[in-house]
Amino acid sequence: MTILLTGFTPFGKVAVNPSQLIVAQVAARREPDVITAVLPVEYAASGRSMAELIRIYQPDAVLCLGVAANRQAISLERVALNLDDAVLPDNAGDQASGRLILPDGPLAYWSTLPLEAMLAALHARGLPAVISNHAGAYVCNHVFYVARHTLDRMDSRAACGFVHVPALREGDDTNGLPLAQMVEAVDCCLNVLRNL
Ligand code: PCA
Repeated sequence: MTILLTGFTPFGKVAVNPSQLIVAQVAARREPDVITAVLPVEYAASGRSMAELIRIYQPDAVLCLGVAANRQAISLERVALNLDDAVLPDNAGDQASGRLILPDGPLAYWSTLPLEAMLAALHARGLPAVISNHAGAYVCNHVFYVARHTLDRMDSRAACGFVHVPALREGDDTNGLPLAQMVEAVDCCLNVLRNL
């Protein structure tokens, strides 16, 4: 089995993106069934990279990670919207307002990750996790939508979805989660995918 695991670079006020650190830790273990990539926080470039990665590696599962600094729990996203819309420009200066990702694409795609099984596995380890109804309309949602669309067009039945992690907890912070817990959470999700 091949699992594609992605994270993102820093953007906006996020100087260190925990999703990038998680992906780096998993990559360092060189597990034969996991392919990792860190995507730019740019609508166009991230979408192109994601589509290319899927076409090249034909993964059996795609787990995309990003940070949502205002969340306190690991958030398993339910839906990807066909919409780019955020006040914050992306790292290429593209500020999207009410723009369709794919003019001919469906309004939304469901996550095809086993959300309930992942939630149960995370809770069984005592990790804070919730199912969230959607991933916003910034670059994370964009990548999620493009990933699902690319697989759909390939008639792939790969499980694919997006998980937002909270801000990185450092020092005396009470906000967010420590990196070790986030890595544990992602490992837990990877194991659920391996057992599909
Ligand atoms: N979070 C942003 C984009 C990159 C990331 O890690 C988002 O939630 O859209």
